Amino acid sequence: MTEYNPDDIDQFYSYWELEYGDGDIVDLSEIYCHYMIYKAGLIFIQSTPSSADIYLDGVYEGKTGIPIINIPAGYHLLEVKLDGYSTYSEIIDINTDDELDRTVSLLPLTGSVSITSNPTGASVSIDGVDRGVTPLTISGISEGTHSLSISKSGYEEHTEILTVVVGQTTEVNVSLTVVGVIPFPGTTSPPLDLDQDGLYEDVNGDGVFSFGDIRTFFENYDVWIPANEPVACFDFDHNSVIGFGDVRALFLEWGS
Ligand SMILES: [Ca+2]
Ligand SMILES: [Ca+2]
Ligand SMILES: [Ca+2]
Repeated sequence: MTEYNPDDIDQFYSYWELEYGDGDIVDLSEIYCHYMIYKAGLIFIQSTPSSADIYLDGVYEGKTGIPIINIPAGYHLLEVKLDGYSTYSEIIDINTDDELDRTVSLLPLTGSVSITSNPTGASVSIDGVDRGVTPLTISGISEGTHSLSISKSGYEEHTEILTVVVGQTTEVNVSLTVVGVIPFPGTTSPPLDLDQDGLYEDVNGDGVFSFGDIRTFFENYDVWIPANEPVACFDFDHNSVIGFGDVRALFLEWGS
């Protein structure tokens, strides 16, 4: 910071040119006006990020990066605020002729999110920006709500509103639904893969694997399943087609 004698207006002019440039100084009377105001007290706050709001004693005074002049001598509450960042605050002591300089780093208000999915390897995007594949932990997300999308080929896209809390990790655990798995004839719920091996043994979707699932499967394996369901979800004998071998494999899985 440049030293100058507050009683010497020529020094003040040089100081002003050095600190702020001479583009704003139009004539000597304006210099004198700045000089007199300067003598009443001045603060110059810079911030990272820039253009934050400065409040003195709760009153908005302007943006950071621009000097605030004509501040009465005495103690004042200085606050620097920017949306999404922590507020900087300080009690400052302005005496007549004082200049107070501060460079303030505002800390972003962020939290983390930890995302898992079944199956893993699903693509995650937050507010439309790709962030990687599951399982995934992302830090530095601004507080508040965000739109979360989890997608994987062959599965229905999962979307939800994500709420991020400062300093905390929000957990998201998603079971993705295979595209096209629909309820069998005579049932109301889509089939479920209870042991998460990619094969949907709970054929009637009632949440348990029982003989009723084998019966429903048997009644539909020849015509309805090939025409309506993804083959891979019911290919219990792993030969890439639906046939009686799948009924047999499902029966043996039930009995095991
Ligand atoms: Ca299964
Ligand atoms: Ca069942
Ligand atoms: Ca098969």
